[in-house]
Amino acid sequence: MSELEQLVHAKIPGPETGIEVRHTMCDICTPGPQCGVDAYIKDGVVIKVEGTAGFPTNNGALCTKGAANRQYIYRKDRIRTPMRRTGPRGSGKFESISWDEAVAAVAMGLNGVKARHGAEAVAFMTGYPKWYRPFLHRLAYSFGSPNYLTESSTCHRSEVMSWQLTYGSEMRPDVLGMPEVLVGWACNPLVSAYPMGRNYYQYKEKGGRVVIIDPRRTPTAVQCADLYIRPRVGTDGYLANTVARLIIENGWADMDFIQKHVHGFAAYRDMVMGYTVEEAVRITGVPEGEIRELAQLIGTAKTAIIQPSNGLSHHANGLPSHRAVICLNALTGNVNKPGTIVPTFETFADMAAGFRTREDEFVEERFPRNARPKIGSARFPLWSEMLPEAQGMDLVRQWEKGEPYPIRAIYAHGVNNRMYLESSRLLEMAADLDFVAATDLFWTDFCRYADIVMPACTSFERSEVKCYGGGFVNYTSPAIAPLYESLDDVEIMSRVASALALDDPLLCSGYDTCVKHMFRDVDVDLDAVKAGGVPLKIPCPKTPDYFSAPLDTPSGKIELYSERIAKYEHSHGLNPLPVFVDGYDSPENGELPMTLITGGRIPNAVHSRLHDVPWLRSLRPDPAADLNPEDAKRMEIGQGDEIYLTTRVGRIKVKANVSAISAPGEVNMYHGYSEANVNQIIPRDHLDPYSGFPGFKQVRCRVEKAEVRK
Ligand SMILES: Nc1nc2c(c(=O)[nH]1)N[C@H]1C(S)=C(S)[C@@H](COP(=O)(O)OP(=O)(O)OC[C@H]3O[C@@H](n4cnc5c(=O)[nH]c(N)nc54)[C@H](O)[C@@H]3O)O[C@H]1N2
Ligand SMILES: Nc1nc2c(c(=O)[nH]1)N[C@H]1C(S)=C(S)[C@@H](COP(=O)(O)OP(=O)(O)OC[C@H]3O[C@@H](n4cnc5c(=O)[nH]c(N)nc54)[C@H](O)[C@@H]3O)O[C@H]1N2
Ligand SMILES: [Mo]
Repeated sequence: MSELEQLVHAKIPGPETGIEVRHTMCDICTPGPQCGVDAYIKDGVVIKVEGTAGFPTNNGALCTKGAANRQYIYRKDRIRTPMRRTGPRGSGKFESISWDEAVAAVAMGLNGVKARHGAEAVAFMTGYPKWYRPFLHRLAYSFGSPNYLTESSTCHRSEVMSWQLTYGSEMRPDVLGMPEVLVGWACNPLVSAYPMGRNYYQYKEKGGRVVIIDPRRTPTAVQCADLYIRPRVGTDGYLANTVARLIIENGWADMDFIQKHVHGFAAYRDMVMGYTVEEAVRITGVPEGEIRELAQLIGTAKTAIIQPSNGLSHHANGLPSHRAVICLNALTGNVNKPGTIVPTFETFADMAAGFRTREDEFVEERFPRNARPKIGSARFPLWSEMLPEAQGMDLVRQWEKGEPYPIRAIYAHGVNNRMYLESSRLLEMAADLDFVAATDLFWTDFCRYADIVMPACTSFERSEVKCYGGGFVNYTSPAIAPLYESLDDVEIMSRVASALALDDPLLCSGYDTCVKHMFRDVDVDLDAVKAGGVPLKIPCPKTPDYFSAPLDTPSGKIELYSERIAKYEHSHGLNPLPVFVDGYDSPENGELPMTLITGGRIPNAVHSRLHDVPWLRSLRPDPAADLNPEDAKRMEIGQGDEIYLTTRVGRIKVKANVSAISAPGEVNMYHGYSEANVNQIIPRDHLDPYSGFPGFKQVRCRVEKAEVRK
């Protein structure tokens, strides 16, 4: 090898090798980290990735998923050109067309449905991608449809609702403020949220005390917990209310705080007095000693954090359970002080950075005031009142029934039907509609049902403004040109908006103009940030103290008894108090004796996106369900055996992973696999009546061996 060949082989940047390093960003996972990436480029191709040194979230590091960015970007099933369907829906028969033809066909399809059925008959949908949300939202509104619906119908918004109902604001845990005890209630940040995971480590290193409450023995439970409590899945509401009773009975409640800042204490106290330790042991399976220890730890600590997660709200009893847990912070006065929960608010594109933009106004100023009510309004009125979004879990029902009005078209970016319960029903819906447009990176099942398919590009191929905690603003530039004929999503939306002839010049003006419009009050020069290529820290204005004005709840106080929920007590049976209710999808059933938990996070997957990335797939080659060794032994199931998971609506075949991560009687399956899609077997009526959220994590099921090995 010549010296030059050696340098190229070693991927050394420089003029002689023609290798250049450009800053970009990984958007494979949750918006929180979205780490800085240094992309090594040769001849327009990414040949290597590294974490960007000094970047606020990752400071040079990359996780398993981020390190596989090259294989993600260059996945073989990237959509290459705009396509028009030529065969029946689902057949996969398409022809390549130009962008002009695609955009014109989309405009004709959508405007046709609008003329026949009204603008509301078009649902504007997105899955997990967040970066283009305000643009899609505004597009829906400018078109005249209130039916903007997103993956928020299943993700984190139920948690936010619960915080807002109770505290008037979303709250975050100030872990590095060093509470005396940190209760991670359904928290597994070592896998699901690395920055929070780092905080847990730092807290432990400084002598902090961690309690983890999780039915699954997670890496966080194993590595961080001083006390690990394992309730039966979905029973947290009972556990939390029993802990509340013990705290009150032992005189550990912070009565001064309650008198000053809490609404509904008497009703709450009367409610929790109905919860007994004996019943708690029976229902939750947690030993009495642990329940009492938990109450004492929370009740007697000078400062404590009780931190919930989405693991609590992905249940049919999710919102009341989540509320039962977070009420413990207020009961003990652990609010708005260092080492407790403190208020937070979103800055831009789902990120809290400590300053405000005009993102909400950008969307709301186009709200179609005369439109018929959005999807889910009648069934989930609390959700509908609190969120400027339709509840996507009611979409298929409304299409089926045509009530209160028909849904006849979908305009989708990043929608994967595997997010939806009984997922194939969404494909059947798509097959029946008058028009479907789908934009994605990859050929998904959903794309195969669309009339027009459009190729989007990844974060490496586009420019994007992104904010980070601590007042950071970044504005990336493309590290490589968009692959094939792909375009970034917002460019596609701007072209569609123009073709639809909407009276919205701002939206049609494109990403950069719109973002600057939303950031017009923020003291930052976005062009300078873009030229710098790395995040810039800007000063954050001081926000008023949380208690300096009435809180944003009907009573102006922290509401243990929620006046907002009370409005729907009689019409929808919602309880203003955080009572425990059963979270199963059906009454006890001898034929389905086990409980299916789904969607725990694993380090090598994000929903449906990474199961087809070879490096990441190699870490967990087969869809496999975690089965406790006792259960496996009883059913004579060995490691790697094929098993069926059966619920009342279907079954899937997976491999058995015999592991103590699952408790006896509970089987855990990860979601997002095409060949073993667990959401196909979760009943689509298994929803939380408060939020509309799916009961992903508590479904009756049966486990049986698929075949006997000869
Ligand atoms: N059983 C079970 N199911 C769950 C969960 C669970 O815990 N259990 N969790 C739920 C949660 S919290 C969430 S957030 C949802 C997520 O569910 P989904 O929204 O389905 O998430 P993804 O599969 O990540 O992404 C959806 C689509 O976006 C595409 N995509 C990625 N980037 C881009 C882009 O830049 N532009 C465009 N146009 N498309 C892009 C991907 O290729 C994919 O097809 O799943 C939910 N589903
Ligand atoms: N690697 C990876 N990271 C991710 C994602 C991913 O797909 N892959 N997805 C991202 C997204 S979109 C989201 S919304 C977040 C979600 O991340 P989190 O908010 O952390 O939620 P989960 O990981 O779904 O659940 C957390 C824990 O709750 C536990 N749990 C489930 N049911 C119960 C219960 O009834 N009681 C108790 N006490 N615990 C319970 C689960 O076992 C799990 O360990 O993760 C994000 N991070
Ligand atoms: Mo999510």
